[in-house]
Amino acid sequence: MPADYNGRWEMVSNDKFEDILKAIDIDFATRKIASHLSQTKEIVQDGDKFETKTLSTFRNYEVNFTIGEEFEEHTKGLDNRKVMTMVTRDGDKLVCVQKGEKDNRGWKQWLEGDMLHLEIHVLDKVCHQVFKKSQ
Ligand code: ECB
Repeated sequence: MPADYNGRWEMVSNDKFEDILKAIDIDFATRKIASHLSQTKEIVQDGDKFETKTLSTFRNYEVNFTIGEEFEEHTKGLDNRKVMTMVTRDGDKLVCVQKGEKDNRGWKQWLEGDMLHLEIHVLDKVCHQVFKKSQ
């Protein structure tokens, strides 16, 4: 039985997020707003298919994917780039590679008890977010 990511997850920590924002060229004013946001993740998972929403009072971001299927992702409202994205599994971990202008871009997501961990990386920067299950 693979990890079940379904549910609503509330951010409890967001370590080094501003490093990621700088690495993808987000301007100062936007960084100041974005780095203080509490994010909520809503995930609907059906087998290998994921519908995800990352919500905040400032902007929301939606991305849907199927494990093992590469697609063009438009990071609309984030850095507005186009990347070729693929998510695979490494055990219970989800591993995302986003090929594009920025090297070494992607994320890893996994569960520890009722906590969801998300590590976002770009270039040599790594951000670690933790969310607690709320529904
Ligand atoms: C959407 C909430 C944050 C809004 C910040 C607004 C502007 C900042 C510009 C760029 C931010 C860079 C990354 C945003 C961080 C999280 C959003 C989505 C990360 C993601 O793709 O998560 C996956 C894995 O959980 C969704 O499937």
